[in-house]
Amino acid sequence: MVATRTQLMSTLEQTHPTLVRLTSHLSDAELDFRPESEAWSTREILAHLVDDEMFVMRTRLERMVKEERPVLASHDEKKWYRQRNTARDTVDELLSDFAVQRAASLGILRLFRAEEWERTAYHPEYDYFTAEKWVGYWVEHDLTHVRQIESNSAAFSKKP
Ligand code: NI
Repeated sequence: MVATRTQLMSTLEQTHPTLVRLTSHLSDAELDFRPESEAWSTREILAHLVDDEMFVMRTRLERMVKEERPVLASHDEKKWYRQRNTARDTVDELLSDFAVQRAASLGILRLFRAEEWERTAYHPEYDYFTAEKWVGYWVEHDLTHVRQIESNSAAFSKKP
């Protein structure tokens, strides 16, 4: 089933409350727990969601609206990880930063008319795609990281 635009936006609206439910009560030990040595901790996943919202997800959307078929740069997550700003890394700061950033993204999407949903961009990994398709990726990205947080918590609770 292809999600409607309203469904896509309502999934994006649910992510912040879901993250609050899953992470706001966690101890630092659980927030920093890694199920495997290379895996991201829940704190790092939250930081990634905040940064992606500001610098990848919404930035790409804004470029699609304002530029004619912009060529979007690839985002290097390993590089992000090495250089990431950890200055606002408490769970309360991360959740409140995410709330602000997500509200700004939704503010833009709520103003979209049919023509904005159909704007296009080019990306070396995804080829040409529309703003609607991009919001579909965005929703998938949210859901992937929510599942990753749930699986970190499950692994933490089973740990000896
Ligand atoms: Ni990601």
